[in-house]
Amino acid sequence: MTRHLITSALPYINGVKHLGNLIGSMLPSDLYARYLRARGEEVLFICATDEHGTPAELAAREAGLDVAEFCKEQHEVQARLGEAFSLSFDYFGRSSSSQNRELTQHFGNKLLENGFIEERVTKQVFSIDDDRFLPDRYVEGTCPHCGYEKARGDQCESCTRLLDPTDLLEPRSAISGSANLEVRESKHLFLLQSKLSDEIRAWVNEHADWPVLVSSIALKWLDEGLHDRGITRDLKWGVPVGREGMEDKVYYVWFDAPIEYIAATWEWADEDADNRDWKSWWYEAEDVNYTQFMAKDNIPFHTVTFPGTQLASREPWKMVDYIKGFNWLNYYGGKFSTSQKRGIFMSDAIEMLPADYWRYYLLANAPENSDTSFTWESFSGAVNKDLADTLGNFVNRILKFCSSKFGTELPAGGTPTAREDALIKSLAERIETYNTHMDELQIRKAMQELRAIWVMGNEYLTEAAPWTEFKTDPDAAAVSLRCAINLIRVFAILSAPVIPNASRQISEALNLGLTGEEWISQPIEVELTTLKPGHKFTVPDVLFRKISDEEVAEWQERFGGGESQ
Ligand code: B3M
Ligand code: ZN
Repeated sequence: MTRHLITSALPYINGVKHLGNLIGSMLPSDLYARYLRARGEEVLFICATDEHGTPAELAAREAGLDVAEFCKEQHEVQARLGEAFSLSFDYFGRSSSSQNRELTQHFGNKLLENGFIEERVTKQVFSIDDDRFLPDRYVEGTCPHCGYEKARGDQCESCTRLLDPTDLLEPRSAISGSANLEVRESKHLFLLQSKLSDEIRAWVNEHADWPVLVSSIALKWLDEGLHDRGITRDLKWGVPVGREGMEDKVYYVWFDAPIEYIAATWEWADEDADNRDWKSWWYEAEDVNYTQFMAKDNIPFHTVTFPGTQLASREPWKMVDYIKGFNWLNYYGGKFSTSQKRGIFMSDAIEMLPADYWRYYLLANAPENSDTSFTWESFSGAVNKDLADTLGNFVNRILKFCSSKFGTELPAGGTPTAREDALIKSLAERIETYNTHMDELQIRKAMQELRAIWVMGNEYLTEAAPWTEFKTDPDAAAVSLRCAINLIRVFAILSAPVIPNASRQISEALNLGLTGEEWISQPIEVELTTLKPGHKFTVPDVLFRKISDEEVAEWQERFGGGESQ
């Protein structure tokens, strides 16, 4: 039987992540992990903080903390926020772990042994005013390819091309802004990617099923030609290279970060060493199906660089089978920006509204095929209409009405009619479509289908109108209420990967004992008779509250937005 390995791109340690980061990898991977678990699949869902590199050092310096201390604190903050958003990682590791140090050095040594790494003396940008070597991304300047003026020395954010700092026109220090730079010599390890190009291309070509966004970025990189890349840096914080003559060097953060997917699995196993085997997920793991989630700027590192490292080890490491990539979630058409205080961060969001509100909205508007914009208007619209009216109101209205007329158990009497048969038939079709979209990771389409399933319940209720039926034919009302309450059960199961907390509330109200490990497939399980007459329930609190126009105005004011960008 296939086992499913799922990883989310690793959130960088330098601060709380915004909603764009959440929908760009962590949330959709959680949706998929929950869905597969519900279908009875064996799943291992791994994430971690990405802790090395200069941004971490600089953020620590700004916080007045030692970098190790800073990372420890920030890891805890991010772990707590992950829990608050109901992200069901089996393990949330740290790239600064001893396991990652060991594996990163292992890969480094293997690649050297196999002739894919060589030592070279490089010329590196040294900032005289900052008194330090500048890592690539801390040299800023104009992109020679597209003219973008704030291109970083490692990659142009605008055209996504990889750069060397010395490619930049009019370079300056991103730390101080100083243009007082000089180039000095330093000895570094280089990954000879050019030697791997054909192998990587052949591997990419084996994956015809990847989304266009992913394969086009991978092929564009390969077509442009792979350059040999320096994979060490003159820094203290990071995985030490551990070789004579390179005592002051660490591996580049993008070399060790993807290795942390493996290392975090090892960290997970170390927590229960008798029962967990990390290697079986990663080494000669033919029965594992591996899916990665990430935003588009991370795609080159996962389709070219990291696979190159794995291939060059000449060891049978598990390579990714499917990559789900995402475009940007913008904020009113502009970028989320920490420095300009534009947009919404996970810590703000969770103080305002519970996780399920954000989860549903973000998944329903996932930037799958193009960049999308978060606006408070569309957020409140989706919450009020889909969650509060269509789903929440349906649940409350039926259970309230039933308890007032028949008591808090499913009523007996009556026999189902053609109306219920028709409902079951179209429900079965919609569930099949929903399952297909989830299997294919078509997230927006899946959410549309889920919403359509909720709407179907409302339409059924409008037609059956138990409130009027009850006056003339209580048995007929009993039939529609039984059917509607069974529908609520179906909603709870199908919605669980998206809005796990509301699903649990419904499960508790209906005494379903759902654990999130149940699903509905075709076609017999769609029968709306699982809950029988006499089954007890309680009326839950309002599942989703509405967002008022005043709140929308207040939040626009507080977070920026509304104004044209
Ligand atoms: N930490 C995402 C970023 O900061 C990066 C992902 C690493 S995945 C191995 O852009
Ligand atoms: Zn560019």
